[in-house]
Amino acid sequence: MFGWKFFDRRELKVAFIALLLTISVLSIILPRSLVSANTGTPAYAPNRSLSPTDLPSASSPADRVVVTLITEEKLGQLADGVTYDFWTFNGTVPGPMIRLRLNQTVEMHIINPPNSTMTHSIDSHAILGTGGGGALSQTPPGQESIFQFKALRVGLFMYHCATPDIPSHIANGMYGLILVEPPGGLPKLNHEFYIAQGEFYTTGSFGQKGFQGFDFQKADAETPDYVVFNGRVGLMTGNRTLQVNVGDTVRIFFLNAGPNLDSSLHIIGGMLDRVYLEGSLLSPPLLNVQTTLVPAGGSVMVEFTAEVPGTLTIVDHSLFRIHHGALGYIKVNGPANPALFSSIKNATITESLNMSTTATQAITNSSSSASNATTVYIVNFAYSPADISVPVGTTVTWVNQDSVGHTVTEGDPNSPKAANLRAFDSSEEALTGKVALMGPGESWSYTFTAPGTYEYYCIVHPYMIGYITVTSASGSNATRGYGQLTNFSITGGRGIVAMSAVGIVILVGLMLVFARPGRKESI
Ligand SMILES: [Cu+2]
Repeated sequence: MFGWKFFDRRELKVAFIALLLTISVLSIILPRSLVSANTGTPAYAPNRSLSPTDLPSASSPADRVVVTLITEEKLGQLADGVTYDFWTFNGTVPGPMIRLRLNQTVEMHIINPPNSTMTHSIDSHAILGTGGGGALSQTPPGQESIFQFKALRVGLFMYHCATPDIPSHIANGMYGLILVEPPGGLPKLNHEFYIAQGEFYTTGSFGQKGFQGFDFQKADAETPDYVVFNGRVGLMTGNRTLQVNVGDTVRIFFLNAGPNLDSSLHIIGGMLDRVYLEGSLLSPPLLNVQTTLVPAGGSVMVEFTAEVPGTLTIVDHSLFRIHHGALGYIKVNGPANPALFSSIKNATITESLNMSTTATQAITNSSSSASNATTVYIVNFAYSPADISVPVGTTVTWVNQDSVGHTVTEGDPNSPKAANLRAFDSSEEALTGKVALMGPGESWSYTFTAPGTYEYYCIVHPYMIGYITVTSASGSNATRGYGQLTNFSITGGRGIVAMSAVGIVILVGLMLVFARPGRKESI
């Protein structure tokens, strides 16, 4: 009441307009900042899987080493079109392999970023000491713990988070391997791969698209939806298949992180020449083993020589787990060797018996609705999904989520077609004589009018390969990519739309306020 006397009506009106202007501008601008603040992550889910080839070479024999593990909670892909909030060491599943030598002292740093939702820690089976380090390393968000231990035993050992509820932290991806080599190191082989089997328990069933939460009841009942290698369905299939040559020696460091199931590690078409049972590297290996049992919380080191060209299939021989994602391939490249392996007489096969379709097919089948539009994302130098089937007439849109340019170019990169013979080509090389790249964030679409299977690749990264199968039958299945992902990533989307609407309404109101004096003057 007191204050009103200091303003005449004209000043009040100006103040009122200024207030409305401020609110309207804020309510239009603010939602944009909410989008970036809420998601914190890009509108797509990066691949959190550690590549099986991503492992350190033998460590130096220095007495003391420093290891830093950052306990990051991160959105990532559990399968094509399926996203999950992983809890990780250093942002990947599994966490990095820590490669030590006997009697080294390790200064272990556990850093828990401020944006974590909970405390994390480490317990390693390599560590002799209370809780394997668990008690010394409990680290709340925004803090760091440092402790030291001495690597007193040679072997291949699991590490995992040891913060209650411990099995939940393991089930969300917090595990990896510590290799303690003998003082002279392990003999050098041609290839080393680092593979961790783990279960995921999701709110939706296997293959259900979109964001999936952690289902504690399923975990407690030991009924996983996903049993996968390195935290993702299809990590070692398609264009991610591991590659070796005939005659190469191969070593696999294998962790069964569980947390619940034992693994019956088997390589279809191959042989485990040497099995260092349960990660015991000083015991003599078992020779010529078909399948080795790896307990939850255990490991094994296997070695073999690739003898016969072809494809080796890595499975848990509890084979229905193929349907839950436990499937990987090693391609053995080399000229055919009929003396070792060849057909003498083929039976006539009338039905399609493609083993490789198991896991991916289950996913494809789960999205039953037909669609006339579908999206393929380009993420981490790969088309995702890399292999889709769509009915004729479908418009496929490729969205480049990478930080570099790519193309979508029909053909086989090993024998590329002339530009004017390609069925489709985002680079438009045939028109311009130059290769135009789809830049980061850009997209490109093509409508498929002729049935058939089309292979395509990226001109500048020819190891990126994708397939589109266009079916003539209407109503056939279409893989829907990340269609539902946007529902998740823009959290509070309705609120944002509502706030923007409020801003627009107020702006319109303002225009009316300004318009009225104008009308008066015109009279
Ligand atoms: Cu944890």
